[in-house]
Formats: sequence, C-alpha cells, structure tokens
Amino acid sequence: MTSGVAGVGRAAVLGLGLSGMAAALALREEGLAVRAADEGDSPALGDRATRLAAAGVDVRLGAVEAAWLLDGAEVLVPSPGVPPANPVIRAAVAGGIRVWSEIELGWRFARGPVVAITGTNGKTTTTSLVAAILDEAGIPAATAGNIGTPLTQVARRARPGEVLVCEVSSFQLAFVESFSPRVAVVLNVADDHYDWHEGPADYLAAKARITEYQGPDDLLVVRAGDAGCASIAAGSSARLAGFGLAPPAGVRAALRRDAGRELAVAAGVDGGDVVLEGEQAARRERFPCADIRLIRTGGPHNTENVGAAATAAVELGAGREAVARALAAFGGLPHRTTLVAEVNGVRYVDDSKATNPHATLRALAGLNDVVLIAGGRSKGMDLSSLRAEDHRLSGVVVMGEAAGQLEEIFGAKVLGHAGSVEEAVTIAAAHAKPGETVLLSPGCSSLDQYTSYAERGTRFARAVAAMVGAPR
Ligand code: UMA
Repeated sequence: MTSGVAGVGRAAVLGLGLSGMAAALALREEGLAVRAADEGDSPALGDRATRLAAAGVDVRLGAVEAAWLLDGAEVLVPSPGVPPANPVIRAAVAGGIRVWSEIELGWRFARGPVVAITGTNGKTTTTSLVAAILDEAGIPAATAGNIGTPLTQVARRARPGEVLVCEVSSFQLAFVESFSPRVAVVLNVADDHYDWHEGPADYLAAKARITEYQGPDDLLVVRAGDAGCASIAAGSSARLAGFGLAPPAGVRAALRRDAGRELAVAAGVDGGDVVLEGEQAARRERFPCADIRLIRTGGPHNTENVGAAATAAVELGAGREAVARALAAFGGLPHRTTLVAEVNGVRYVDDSKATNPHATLRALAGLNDVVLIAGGRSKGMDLSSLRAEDHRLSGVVVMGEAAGQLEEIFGAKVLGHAGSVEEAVTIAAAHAKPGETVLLSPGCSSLDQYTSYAERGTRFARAVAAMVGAPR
C-alpha cells in the first residue's frame, strides 16, 4: 500500500534526536548510503554518533556544512525541531532534493491503517484515547509520532494490519509528499509555533497537509465552528466527519455553512449524551456524558476530544460497547488541568501542558476566582488573547521570558513576577483565598527555564505538596 524507500540510494538526516536516530537507522537497514549530522555537540550526541557510525552511517556533529551533508543525497530527512529557514533545508529545496519529515518516512513503512491526529491542543489525549478504544475493541493498535515514539520505529516493528495511531505536529506535516492517513483528525487550529512557521497562514497550510493526499475512501474528522478546520475541510477530497458541543444537526449545519460540505458522520452533544450520528441521521450511538471519565474530570474541550476519538475509532471498526467501556475507563494524561491538591480550601491545578494561549483560555473556561500562573517562552505569539478571560482571574503571577508581555496585559491584576515555578506557587498561595483555584496554565512553552512542560508541572506539584500541612 505504501512505497517504502524503493528507488532512493542516498539520504541525508539532520538532527539526531528521537526522529533523526530512528530515520538514520531505518534508512541504513534499507541499504541506503546515509549521511547524518546534528548541529549540537554533547556527550549524549557523541554516544548517538558512535551508534550510527557502527551501523555504517557517515556522521558529523557541530556546525553542519550543507554541501557535505547533501552531497549526492536524493532525500533529506530533517528533524521536526529544524525550522524551514535552516540553511541545510534551504539548500536541499534549492537543489531539488526531496525533503521528507520523519512521518513521511515512517508512513512509507506502514503495513496497516494510519490514524493521524493533529490540532493546536488535545492531540496527545485524543491519540491515547483512540488507541485505548481500539484496544478495548480488540483491534491491534499502537501509538506513534509526536506523542513520543517516532512513526518510523513503530511502523517497522508493527504487525501487518496493526493500526498506527499517530499524533502529528505541524512541523512534521510541513514536509510530506505522500502521507495519506486512512483517518485524519484536526482537533482545532489556534495560534502556536510562530517561531518555526512564518505566521498563521503557513501554520494552517502545514496542518492542511494532513488531508492533502487522502482520497474519497478516507475520512477527515474536524471541529465544527473552527475557521481553520473549516478551511481544511473545504479543500479535502476525503469523506467528512464533524464534531462539536452542539447536537449533531447543529454540527452538520455549521460545517455546511462554513466548509460547504455534507457530513458522513456528525458527533455532537444532545440531552446529556455524546451522540454519533451517521449519514442522514441513519445510525445513532449515544454515550451518556455522566459515564465518560474524561468529561467528568475535564473541561468542555474534553467533550470535543471524546467526540473526535470515538468517531475515528468507530470508522476503524470499534463497536458501541467497546467505545462505552473505553470512555468509562480512560482517565486522561498528566499535566492537563490535573487537580494536584486542595490546600487550605484552595484548589491547585496543574495545566503545564498549556503551551499556547488557546490552551490556557480553554482551561479557564468555566472557572472563576482563579489565581493564574502564566509565562515562559511565547514562541513569537501575541498573548493578548488571554485578556478575553480576564474576568475569571483574581490575580496573575507572571514568570519567564514572557513576564513583561503578561505584565502589560494584566496590569493591576499582577501579583508578582516569579523567578521559578516554586516561587510562583509561594506568591499565588499568599494571595489565594479559600474557594479559589491556583491554576498553572502558562500559555507558553517551558523551554526558557525547564527541559519540558512535564518538568515544570512536576515541580509545581512538588511545591504544592510541600505546603500540605504548612501553616498559612
Ligand atoms: N537540531 C539541529 N538543528 C536545528 C534544530 C535541532 O541539529 O536547527 C538537533 C538538536 O541539536 C537535537 C535534535 O535536532 O539534537 C532534536 O531534534 P527535535 O527537536 O526535532 O526532537 P526529536 O527528539 O526528534 O523529537 C521530535 C519531536 N520534537 C519536536 O517536534 C521539537 C517530539 O515532539 C516527538 O515526540 C519526537 O520527534 C518523536 O516523533 C515533542 C514536541 O515538543 C514532544 N513537539 C512539539 C509540540 O508538541 O508542541 C511539536
């Protein structure tokens, strides 16, 4: 069904993180001549270079000479973290060398259906949920991609027919030339990653590539009432499914209006149930919200994630009972609006995964009297959209590189400027009154101060735990 790397004799790989290592080793195993490089140089990279050299890869670390890396190459596989403005990518494009992201490469090894899930927010939760439903239905499935394990690695060790449930980022979608998932999901499109993409149009164009090579037997699943999703749906050749918080008829009407498309499946909410409705309302499956763990514990965005995941899993053959059992059991992932503790009547919630303003706005929806901890690296984004939920905030603690921008946005509501997440907890705790919520939902990436959002969230939770029993 896919073409592998037949006909390619020589390849170059840039970046030796998870993606680059998986790509370089797979290409060598396929018998290609491979050159690989990483612009960094550290003991860990030295170990990886040794491993690649032992596999027969010609490898260099430190400043990369494009002419050396691309010499004779027919394909360049850049890692997702390498922006298109990188001189090696520019040289490859100028020289007519094909540029494949690691998911384009991994897709070429797939021997079963691929479900690809993208969106500014909710990708990892939805990817995990689709895999959990398929698992419950007895359909072999594995997660892959941006969620943490490169698609190339997972596809090459998967059994024939196994479903590959792949979280895909805009970085990975920007460089595809045949990637054609059986089911593609676009959860939402909001501002993010403008330090990598040229701006909103470039970001949307990358997301749209998830459906570029889909055909009429494939399914595209998009959010109703989302301008980016509607524009992607309008340009797709795949059958269309929509999801949203309105009843299915409202979801259909919204996508008819915004994308000019009729839906094969509409997932909505009606009478306290998530409802999946087939063509012309022919088939209806109802799942009471009260029985869905993710909806009970999370905000409205989780209802949308459930609608999208159930639609994708049903398309691949999951039956109603399996879907219901998986929805009852699936409890979500850490650092996503996770209640850490209640101390002196104040709830402390870890939403460190909110690395863009859209995610923070979603966390704030439905809450009141919040002391927000926000800031970090803004990735070139304007954070002023956060002002929309200002009325929900009793105070804001700012931190990281974006602190100045946030001080301007929130003015008198700013309680302090913290040097660390621990200090932010101290400042927030001193101001929060019983009944209020201290919410770590930074709206920014953690990479100015921490290795990951997970480290930032874990440190937040530890700082909160340290207060338990401490007198106020
Ligand atoms: N490098 C260069 N030149 C550059 C940039 C990076 O040589 O211009 C080198 C670095 O020195 C480093 C290596 O490239 O050694 C790192 O590559 P990478 O940043 O692409 O990271 P990987 O380890 O390959 O991880 C990637 C994804 N990372 C990014 O997209 C930044 C992981 O997603 C993903 O899990 C993994 O592939 C497997 O598919 C992480 C992520 O942050 C979780 N994703 C972003 C997000 O979710 O917001 C998109």
